[in-house]
Amino acid sequence: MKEKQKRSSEIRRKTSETNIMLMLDIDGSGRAEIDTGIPFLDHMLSSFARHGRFDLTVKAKGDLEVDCHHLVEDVGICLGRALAECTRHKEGIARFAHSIICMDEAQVILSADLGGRPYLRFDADMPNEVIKGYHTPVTEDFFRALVANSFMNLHIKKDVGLNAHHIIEAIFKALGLVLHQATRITQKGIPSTKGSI
Ligand SMILES: [Mn+2]
Repeated sequence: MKEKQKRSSEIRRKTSETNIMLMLDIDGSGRAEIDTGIPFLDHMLSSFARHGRFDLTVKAKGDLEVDCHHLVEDVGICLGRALAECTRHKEGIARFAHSIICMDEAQVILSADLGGRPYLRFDADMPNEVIKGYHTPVTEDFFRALVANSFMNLHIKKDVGLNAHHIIEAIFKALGLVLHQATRITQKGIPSTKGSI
């Protein structure tokens, strides 16, 4: 019998701007241990892990005295790399998934394809504000880094929403749900007519 593939990853990345350790297990139970120094980012990553039923540890330090941009983007790079490692064996994965999530007045639509062709559509305007050290426009930079490093195709569309916290949190929850679904083993073989991804 074939041994069950281990679908977890540990990423360490250190630059002159940030120092990040990230562990991801996509067959986990939703346990999150997050400390990035940005409380709102911690809240988003915990929510992502909980709804994706992924185990996620992130210990990150960065030049927050500059602003949050470097750290948020670099966490996106590390999460993208970890996802790529966890899904390197494409055999049997669902590959495609989508989700529509609401949070109070906000509703977002996400769809993903883990077919190995990176593409991001980020169509979610929101108030430009700072939420506890988190500058809302960096949300798009986070997702650009995530997509470029995980090689996934991700479409994010805000249907409606006024409150930036609600819009961003709905996106992170939907990301968890979509990635959980897309990474499940649901079939035999590689899900492509090409025979490889
Ligand atoms: Mn919240």
